[in-house]
Amino acid sequence: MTHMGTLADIDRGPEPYPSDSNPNPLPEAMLALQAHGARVSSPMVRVGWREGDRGARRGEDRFEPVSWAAATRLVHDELTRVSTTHGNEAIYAGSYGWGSAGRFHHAQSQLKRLLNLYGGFTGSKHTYSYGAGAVIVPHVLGQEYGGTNACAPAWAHIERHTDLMVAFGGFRAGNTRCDAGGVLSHEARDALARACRRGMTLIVISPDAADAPDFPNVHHVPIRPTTDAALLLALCTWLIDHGRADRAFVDRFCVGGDALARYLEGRDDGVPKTAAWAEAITGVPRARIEWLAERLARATRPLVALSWSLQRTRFAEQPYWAAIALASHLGAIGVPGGGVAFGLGSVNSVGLGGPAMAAPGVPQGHNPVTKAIPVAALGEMLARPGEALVFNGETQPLPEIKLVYWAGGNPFHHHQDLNRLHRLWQRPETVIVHEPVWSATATRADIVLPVTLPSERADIAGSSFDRHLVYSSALHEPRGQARTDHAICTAIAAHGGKAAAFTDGLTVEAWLERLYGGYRARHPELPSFETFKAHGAVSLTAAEPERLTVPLKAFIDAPERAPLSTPSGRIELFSQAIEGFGCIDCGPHPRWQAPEEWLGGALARRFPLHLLSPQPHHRLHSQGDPVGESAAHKIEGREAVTLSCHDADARGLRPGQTVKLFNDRGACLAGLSVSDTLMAGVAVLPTGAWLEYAPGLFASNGSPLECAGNPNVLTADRPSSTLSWGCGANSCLIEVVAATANEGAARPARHID
Ligand SMILES: Nc1nc2c(c(=O)[nH]1)N[C@H]1C(S)=C(S)[C@@H](COP(=O)(O)OP(=O)(O)OC[C@H]3O[C@@H](n4cnc5c(=O)[nH]c(N)nc54)[C@H](O)[C@@H]3O)O[C@H]1N2
Ligand SMILES: Nc1nc2c(c(=O)[nH]1)N[C@H]1C(S)=C(S)[C@@H](COP(=O)(O)OP(=O)(O)OC[C@H]3O[C@@H](n4cnc5c(=O)[nH]c(N)nc54)[C@H](O)[C@@H]3O)O[C@H]1N2
Ligand SMILES: [Mo]
Repeated sequence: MTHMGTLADIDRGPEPYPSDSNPNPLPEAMLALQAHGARVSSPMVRVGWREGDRGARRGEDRFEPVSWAAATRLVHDELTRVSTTHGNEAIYAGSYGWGSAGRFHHAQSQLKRLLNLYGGFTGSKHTYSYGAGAVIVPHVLGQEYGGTNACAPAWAHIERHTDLMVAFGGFRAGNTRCDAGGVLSHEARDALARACRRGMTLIVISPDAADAPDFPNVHHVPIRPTTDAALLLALCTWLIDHGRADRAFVDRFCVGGDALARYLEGRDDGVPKTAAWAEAITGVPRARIEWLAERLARATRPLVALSWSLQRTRFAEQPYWAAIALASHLGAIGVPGGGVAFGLGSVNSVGLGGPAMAAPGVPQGHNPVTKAIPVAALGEMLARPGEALVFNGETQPLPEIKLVYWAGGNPFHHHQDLNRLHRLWQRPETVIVHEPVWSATATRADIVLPVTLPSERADIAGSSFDRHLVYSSALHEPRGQARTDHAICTAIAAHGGKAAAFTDGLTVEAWLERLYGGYRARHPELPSFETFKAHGAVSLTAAEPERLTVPLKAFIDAPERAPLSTPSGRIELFSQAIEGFGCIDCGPHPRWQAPEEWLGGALARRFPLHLLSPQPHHRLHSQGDPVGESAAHKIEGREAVTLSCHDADARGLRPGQTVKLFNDRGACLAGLSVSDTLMAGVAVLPTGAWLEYAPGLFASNGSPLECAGNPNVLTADRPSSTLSWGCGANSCLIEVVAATANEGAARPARHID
């Protein structure tokens, strides 16, 4: 069955879905961006590159407009030159990013389809969102639970069955506004509210009490960032020591229970992993840990939920693995609403449970280059060409990249240690970027091709984990000379006589109909393309709770008949495979390992604040930074950093003041916001402010001073581990001081329309 929604009068702009109780203001801001001065007006070429400087002045140079014919010819010639001279492996087009919600105008798919006609490219795998999780979970639970949305009970089951949810990282307000592909109906927050009102106890464990929603039956326990694995392990120890662990479950469904118990008892290192031990690491009082353990032991349907943010840290595999160990010791896995959940509340679609409006996207063709780096190893790839990269047990030489091609992402927003990336970015011979705006990546390119915004083109949009599909019409003509990524790629392919091969001879409208046909093939009840277009949206009917899948239930019901796809067929609390890899930074069972940067380490004496850089409430990553709600929440045009009242007072800092955040990697300015919910010792600067260096001002390490409030000049380009190479952004220590008058005068120019 389908439900046909109307998107109201589309000419008035993006309207919320009629049944959406938590509509999202972000699309409104995208309309403001349409006319903004930051739009790229025509194809551009960097002057120094044209004169043959290769990369030397990249990021500090002037651009000159060129015609579309000249720009696309240059791109065609460069692709041909680099692939002929150096081989296609020398072209990096992992092109990670969240540009464009549309299914057809998905920039990355268009680019990859084009490059495969030129003989392929070095790609990337995994995500910044869930890099460590995607590698560790398959080792422990099997491949089928490794997807970002695969490992959580359905909200409908939580609402009915869960009596205690312990949520590490909690529920950051605003995060469920988003999903890859777009969100039509924002359901997660309502489901959580209903569960709490029904009587479920929710205990949020997080450095910020604001991560605990304002619903009944909610408690908050502050914890030092990056120490959750220690708390989770101490909870396991308590259950074992108090005879409350479900030994039968561990024996029947897990391997490695004894090895883990040996570690927890401290038989080898002499350190029992008790509540007192965890107190010293996490800052959570021992009595509180015991209270938590007791509550978990008493619960009839406990759920241990972890946000994705926990695995965007150093040694990020450990809390996920330890959570699976805890849920196993509670014997709560494979039952509705119980066990573990990863990413509930991180995006809207986790926990929706199906049915899902999924269908094939734009076909990308075949890439003969099989090499693909883990996506957050971008800096590593540029820094160490030809050297070995060990990833998830496999060793491969890093390619030597001559040409970087990006469409639909902003590495000078998403990568860590951007001052380092800025230096490494001088190495490729050519950088080509498709962008609607002068992003920090576009300003560091050699050829910049202006792209339409979603409001300037028709598309179909929807998350492949959700029930809805939208037909979004163009609201206005493309700004300036902007073209779609598809039109740009078609024009490039035409220089090599491959336009028809690229377009398959189809118009955009015919492509939309073809993609929609993919949905109808999977969901025959969907109406015709014409009807879909006329109504603006279609939805699959939500499944009855009884028909929703319960993760791991098939295995728990019949472990011999339906074993997991792990080497043992069972839940691996000890992994011989990982032991065999011999990584120094990820052992064979979950464990606590102190990271280089955390509040309990030696570096905290010099840099006593732990910086968290979560998702921005008021925009999607860096998109729309200078407009709408994002602009309205700036302080003097800069991103706001939040400190606890205690830390602000101790430094004599006042709200609204311009402050400087720094460590050994760099420094940035931000406006100060003071909070009474944030724990002392923690600073919060959301990601996404458009990176901008203040001319003539420098951090103490000599790198340029960033003046818009971009946290990634402070974060370390240090992976979660050499097992997963996930993004480790949340393991970062800093200090904060008042900005000097000189520094305070440095305003981010790109925010001035
Ligand atoms: N410190 C820190 N860093 C982080 C994170 C963190 O928690 N802390 N989170 C990480 C995570 S989870 C993620 S997912 C990444 C996100 O990082 P990105 O996905 O790279 O960030 P966006 O700002 O969404 O970048 C999308 C870019 O595409 C452009 N764009 C929009 N539409 C189109 C289009 O149709 N065509 C083209 N060609 N371009 C378009 C936009 O202008 C924008 O510059 O950031 C990561 N970085
Ligand atoms: N509005 C909006 N929503 C978004 C996005 C956006 O850009 N804007 N981006 C989307 C994307 S791409 C992703 S991947 C998801 C990410 O979703 P998440 O990774 O879940 O979100 P974050 O915002 O990074 O962090 C959530 C909370 O985790 C807590 N936290 C951080 N470190 C620790 C820790 O070590 N221990 C504990 N216990 N808690 C910690 C912080 O207090 C923070 O408020 O968000 C999505 N949602
Ligand atoms: Mo993400």
